[in-house]
Amino acid sequence: MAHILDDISRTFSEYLLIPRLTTKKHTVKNVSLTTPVGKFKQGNASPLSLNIPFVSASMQAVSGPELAIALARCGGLSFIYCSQAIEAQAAMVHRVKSHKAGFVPSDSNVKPDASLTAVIDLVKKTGHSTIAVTHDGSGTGRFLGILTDKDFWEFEDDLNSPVSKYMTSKENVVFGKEGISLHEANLLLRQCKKECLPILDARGEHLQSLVFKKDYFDHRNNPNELLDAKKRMAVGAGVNTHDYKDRIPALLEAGVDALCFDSSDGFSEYQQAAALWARKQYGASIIIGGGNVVSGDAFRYLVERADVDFVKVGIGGGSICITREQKGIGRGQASALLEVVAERDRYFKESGVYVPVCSDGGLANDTQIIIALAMGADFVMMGRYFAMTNESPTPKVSMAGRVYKPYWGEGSNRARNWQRYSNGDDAGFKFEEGIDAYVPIVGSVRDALEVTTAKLTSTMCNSGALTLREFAAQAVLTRISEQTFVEGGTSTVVSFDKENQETA
Ligand code: MZP
Repeated sequence: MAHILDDISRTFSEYLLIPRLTTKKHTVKNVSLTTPVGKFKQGNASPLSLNIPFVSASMQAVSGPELAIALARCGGLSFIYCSQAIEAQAAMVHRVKSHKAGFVPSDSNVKPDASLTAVIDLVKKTGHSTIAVTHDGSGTGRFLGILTDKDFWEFEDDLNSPVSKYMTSKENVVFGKEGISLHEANLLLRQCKKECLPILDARGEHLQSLVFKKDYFDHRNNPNELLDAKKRMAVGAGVNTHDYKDRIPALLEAGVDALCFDSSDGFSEYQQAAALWARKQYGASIIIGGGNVVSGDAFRYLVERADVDFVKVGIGGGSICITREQKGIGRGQASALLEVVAERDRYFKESGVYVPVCSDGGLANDTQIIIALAMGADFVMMGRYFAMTNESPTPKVSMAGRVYKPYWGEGSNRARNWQRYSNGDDAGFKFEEGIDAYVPIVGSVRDALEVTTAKLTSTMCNSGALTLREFAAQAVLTRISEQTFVEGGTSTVVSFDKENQETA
């Protein structure tokens, strides 16, 4: 007879945190959000730690190179999606790793005979006010000069004139050459009191990149950047249990920092075989996450029998996921997380090895992110949250007066990532487990994370915690009734703002 668990499957919105003593040392400034990704022995450090506990989902509509760079700059990690050709995924990883902080490829370029009108159009399109002039109008053409919005007056000068008449030509431009370090480039900018330094090839002819003064300040303002030992941006990548023998070597060759299985159900011999293969090939030098699971025994299996470095929790909770409806499997995310975290802590006590746990999917707002971390997740993986940012790889779409971005599940007909749902057999795509939808735009990754981390650090202070480990160790949570939920909202007052928003 089927075994029925005594507990009800619960989710994050059913819980609230009870404040603990806040002492004078519990200030937001003193809080550290550093958290481990790779397993480690008691007393040792994790081989990879995040500076904020957020990673982006391995999904087509979420984790491309632009998002990966933006998230790494804030201290988190992206897992570049694996539902694409191996070469394409490795190229994305390579793009992140070769993104030289401070050296930007020149995106706005013109030929010397272009008119000022063409320049004004380009500035409107790109938003860049520094335009490189090259012989062929490309970002790597022979460098001829620089034009900025200070070089001409839109309403005074003849806009049909060629750029060559107004630009600062090469002989009067201070430039650097290939091989210059960022430190030297910034020094040159400072000494010459310039805003932008073109970097040319070793012969001093072709344009390679630009270094901006404003990026220096930006970098100083990003103390959380997640970098590897060579000071390159950190990036992760998803893998599957089908083509891993080709995909994993290609991703490692491209410089990936962490891998994770992208599977809707990771409690399988297929995942064990793939993880053990990777471990045999590369030993402890790689970080590979297993999952997804929703039970303590599945966590144990992946840790003890598949030797994974972290475990991802969550089946059926994703905002675009219909697995529970389609197949009747899954578990409320809070119940799943609490059981896996308890097993992680038991395993740590027995073995002295700490295996980080990631709560993946279904986080509908900042409060739920906070509850997941309070329940013991070391970090959270999110799809919808990052799909809503400027840096996700999808185009903006305007509908009914608002701007959206498309967001679709990996199990949707659009993504057709059948490898995520089929473990061993090459079954192909038979039915959908995800939907194809839209999400409103919220702005940049930085802006979104700034608000979320502000709420998280504030709650940690309320809970008397300065680290995420302390937060989870001393969190006291209460289950809430429907009426408590109503009481927590603003139902007994009339909010005109809210009403206006709803009818707008
Ligand atoms: P969310 O942050 O949008 O709620 O959920 C993102 C997570 O949903 C992903 O990290 C992945 O685990 C899961 N996912 C991705 N595609 C599907 C699907 O098509 C899915 N069903 O469930």
